[in-house]
Amino acid sequence: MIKSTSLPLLFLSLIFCFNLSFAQKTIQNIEGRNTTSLNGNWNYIIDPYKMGYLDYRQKPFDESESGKGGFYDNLTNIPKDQRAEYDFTFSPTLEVPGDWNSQKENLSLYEGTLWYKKDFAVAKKTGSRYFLHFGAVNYEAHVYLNGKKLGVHKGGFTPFQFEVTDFLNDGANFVVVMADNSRKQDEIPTVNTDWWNYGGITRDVSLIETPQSYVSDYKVQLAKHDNKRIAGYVEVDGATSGSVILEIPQLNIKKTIAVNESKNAFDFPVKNVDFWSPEHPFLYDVALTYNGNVIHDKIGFRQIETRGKDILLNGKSVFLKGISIHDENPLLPGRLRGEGDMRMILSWAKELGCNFVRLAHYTHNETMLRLADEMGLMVWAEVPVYWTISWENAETYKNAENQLTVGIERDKNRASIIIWSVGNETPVTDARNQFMGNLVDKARSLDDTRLVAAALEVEREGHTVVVNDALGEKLDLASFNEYGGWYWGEPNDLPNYKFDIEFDKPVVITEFGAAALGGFHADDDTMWSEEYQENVYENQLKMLKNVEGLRGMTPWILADFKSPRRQHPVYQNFWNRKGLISNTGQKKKAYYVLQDFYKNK
Ligand code: GCB
Repeated sequence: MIKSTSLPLLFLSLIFCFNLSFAQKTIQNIEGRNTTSLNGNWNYIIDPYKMGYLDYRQKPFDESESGKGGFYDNLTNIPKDQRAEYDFTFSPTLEVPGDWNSQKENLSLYEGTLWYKKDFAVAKKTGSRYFLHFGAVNYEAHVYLNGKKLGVHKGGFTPFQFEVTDFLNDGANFVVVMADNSRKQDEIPTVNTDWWNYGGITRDVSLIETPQSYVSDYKVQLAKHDNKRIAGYVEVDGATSGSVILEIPQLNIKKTIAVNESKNAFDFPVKNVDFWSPEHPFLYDVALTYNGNVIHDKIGFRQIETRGKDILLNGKSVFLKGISIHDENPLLPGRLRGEGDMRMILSWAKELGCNFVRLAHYTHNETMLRLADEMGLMVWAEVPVYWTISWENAETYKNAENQLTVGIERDKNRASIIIWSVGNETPVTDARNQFMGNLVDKARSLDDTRLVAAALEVEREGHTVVVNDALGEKLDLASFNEYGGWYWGEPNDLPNYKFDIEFDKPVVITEFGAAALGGFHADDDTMWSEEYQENVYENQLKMLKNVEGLRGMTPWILADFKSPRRQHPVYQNFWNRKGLISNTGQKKKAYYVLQDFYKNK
């Protein structure tokens, strides 16, 4: 029975819990803000039984009347007559950003709950607002500041933030995060993936300081199908009056946009734009000023469209010379931790001759997209709607839609992104068609200036590869994975295959490939040898000549990557070996086949 005195408290805590499940819309362009980095060493406690979160009756401490009792209290220097069964101060540390698996031997296969704690000092300014921003935490994060719960976030690859103005101390502060990377059927992604379930605070953490009213979001892009107009919107948090000045000095643009509502649209003519392209990745300085507070960004302007079986970049037909990439540094191995790691991976793609990368299978780091802008690589961005999702579960859909939305919101100003992908290799059923069809509609409603696609699967009838997934009707590309020479068919027989593609759309082969252990040489009939992989690539490229309307490809994959599904003790040892570059950075023979093809394309 509930005691009457606890009813108001219960009510309050219900409201609080409800609020907790939603992190706020994230601020656009963190780099351009006044930030304090909270990266570095964080103390951690491994907590497989969640004893820092649940009492012995399995009730969360943070939902109790006192709200206390969990590790987020961060007790330390405890009087000698009191007991606490943890102490962050004497606990070891992990580097943030960085997954935990690659940092400690005993965490390499860990899936579960781990607590992080960081102390930091702030000279708090009256009149300023403060936000605690996370680039990504895999998978579920419970965030506490100075012992108070800020909220919960789900989704391992999307940024999130909480306003902390009222919780922040002038002086000493501590932030505690409970990260849980347990896999669950109803989540996005689901329990089964072909990549490592890296846990922890994998991307940057920052404290952002803003004025009371500030430009929180904006989109500045060329208008749809119109190279002579710039269109978009600007949002100001904390005010519905005044105006934002938008300046692009190199284009002689200075516009005043009145602020009346949450989203203030604009659309104006522009002349002599130097268009962004892989050969000429030109970025303009863009400045947005509200009340004297200015945000700078670097934005490229380009047009991407399809016409029949053609993809047009700035009105000209383009072939997407691509490669697939995971957010992983094979040399660590672990998640990419900083700009250096990311630049290395994208330089490998450039050296291969690419003008395009598929950032599979989830939202990659924002820095990766900024580098792609700068280095001249077009990008396919994706959400982890991968394999067997719980298609009928409304909450699962909401989660997928949220991840798609946040990815689009974060990266809508990046010229490099030309395609939003709503998923990969999903089994065709009515429920799946509905689920993914809704994601396509959502992507289009959020951004009508890019293409929308998905990596579909193929069927085979004799020597015909058939592409007829009904979802293709709703997409801008006929894009699909096909593993001729590896999961089906003999490499030398591939040139005898024909393609029957139901859609009159540009064809992009989003995956093909074969595995090889770097440095293992044999004849080209021997699986796992570099020669076998080379032969698959040679014959794939011959076969793909038969594909009418082929406008691009992203073979699988740039570098070997870790996967729990890859068990062979001699050739794999938890590595997916389909990389063109090995986990020691060595180029395999097939690398040169693709490089040569791209050189002559
Ligand atoms: C696929 C998946 C990719 C896998 C790859 C493989 O079709 O899309 O995530 O890693 O095949 O190696 O089997």
